[in-house]
Amino acid sequence: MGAVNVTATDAVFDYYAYRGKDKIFEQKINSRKAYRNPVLAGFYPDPSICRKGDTYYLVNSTFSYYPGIPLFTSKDMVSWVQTGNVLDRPSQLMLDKQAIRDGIYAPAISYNERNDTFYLVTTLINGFGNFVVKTKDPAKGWSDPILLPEIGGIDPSLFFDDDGKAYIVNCSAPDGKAEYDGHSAIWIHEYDLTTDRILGKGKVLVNKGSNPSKKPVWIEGPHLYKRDGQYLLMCAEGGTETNHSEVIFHADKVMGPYIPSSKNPILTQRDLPEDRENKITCTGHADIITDHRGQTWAVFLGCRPYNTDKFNTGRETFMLPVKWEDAVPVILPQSEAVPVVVQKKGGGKQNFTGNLLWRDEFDAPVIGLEWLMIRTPQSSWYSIGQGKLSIRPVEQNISEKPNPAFLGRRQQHAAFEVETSLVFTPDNERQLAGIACFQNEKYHIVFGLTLQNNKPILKVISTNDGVSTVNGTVELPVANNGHSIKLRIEGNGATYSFYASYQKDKWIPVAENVNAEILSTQIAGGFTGTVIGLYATGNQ
Ligand code: 6LW
Repeated sequence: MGAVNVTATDAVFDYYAYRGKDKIFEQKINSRKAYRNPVLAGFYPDPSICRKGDTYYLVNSTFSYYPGIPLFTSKDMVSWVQTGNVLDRPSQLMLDKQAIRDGIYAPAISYNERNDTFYLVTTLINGFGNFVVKTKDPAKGWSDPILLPEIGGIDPSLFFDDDGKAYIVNCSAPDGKAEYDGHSAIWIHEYDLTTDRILGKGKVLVNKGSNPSKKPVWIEGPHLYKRDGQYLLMCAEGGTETNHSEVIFHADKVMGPYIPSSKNPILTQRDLPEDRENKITCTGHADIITDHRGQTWAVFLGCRPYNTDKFNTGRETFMLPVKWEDAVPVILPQSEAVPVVVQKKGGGKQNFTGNLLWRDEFDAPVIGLEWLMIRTPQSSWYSIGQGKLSIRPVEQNISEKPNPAFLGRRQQHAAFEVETSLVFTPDNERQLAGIACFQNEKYHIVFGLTLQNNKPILKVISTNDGVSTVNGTVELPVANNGHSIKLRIEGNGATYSFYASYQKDKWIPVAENVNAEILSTQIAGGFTGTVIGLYATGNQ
């Protein structure tokens, strides 16, 4: 999306600053000897990992945000750097009618040494379903989607066998009628690497789950590995909320039969006391990798509630060393809590966790890789450069499709601060510009400058299940028109407070202790975390 000619009605932002302030990150660590969990804080769910040589690649799902599927690289699986987005052009990702909770579900990244090619398989929900993209060099971008209509369901993952054959495992409806809600199955299809086509019919490898007599639900997120001649099928089970877990099956032949391990679940937090410190919940949907030193690691999703169960930060990426017990990869012994600090030699600076300070002065000619838009941009509504970001107040507002004028960044902490400086002269009472805290179309909080009775006014508006209420307003002196005004949000778990400053460092409250539980997954539903960003609309 190219530069747009800045007009008088554009909202012009000078910077965006974000600071994390979570208690669990106050503990000092020596990053050369240990790392923090989560390794990617904020909504980075369904992690998948692969390696080529001593370089590691990690991806996450992004639903209906654009660009899609962030790509991280590192040499130590700790100091991740975002080096791209796998789906970063409309020909790869056309999100226009999808709700924010739909779009791109769990991705799986893999590297095939035999043809020196990287593959990524994923699902576009309410679109063309399962597809593959591939590349010889992730830094140079990925192919357009290769559709896989033969494969239904979600969570596809590629496996390259040592006889040169390849297979895709995924989860889908059982073969025949589902016997109960959540009854699903793991399927396998052979994949032709020369034609990128599916060969033959699919086969069920696991029906129901690790212990069918217990009617397990939502067996999903499968990955297939081979170790010492054994095929290992690892899956998530229990659903992605507090009942989440990871289970493992083994077989002598790729087509099974797959036997569940007696050590299952190899990861869960569901049996631990509710009142434990630094509570991590919902752990599961893992992928494992053996590093170039022979140590095996697991990445998986988990959540950090700020009270009993609510979190606004979505499902995050965690990492733990794996212990092999009798050829079974145990991620965490049962009834052990996920540690927030893990010993690991040779780690580096962690860029996506800890109480980080992140600031964008908009000096770069293009917008940074971390910025997210809601669905695929349909027109040019922003421009960046010379230290300014200009956003056009387009007709869409943040609850409307296809593409509101919003550029956001993941909320990565329960306690945080966001600040910006804005120059905006609204033409009419429907125009507003400022900061939006967005969970989804029906659950968000907007803080901005607009007009009321033809006077400039600051407003905080919460939308809870689609119903909007004004939490606070402050009239601005008319003389301020055309001058910059600073906006700041202080988040503290279940409440956010909103401040403004148009006189040097004098901050005035616009609305304090506003209910922010409406931005939690528990209240708003869905699979994403809160995204906080710069926003302008002509239709508030
Ligand atoms: C993901 C699947 C899941 O594809 O949710 O609840 C989907 N489990 O494994 C989106 O994260």
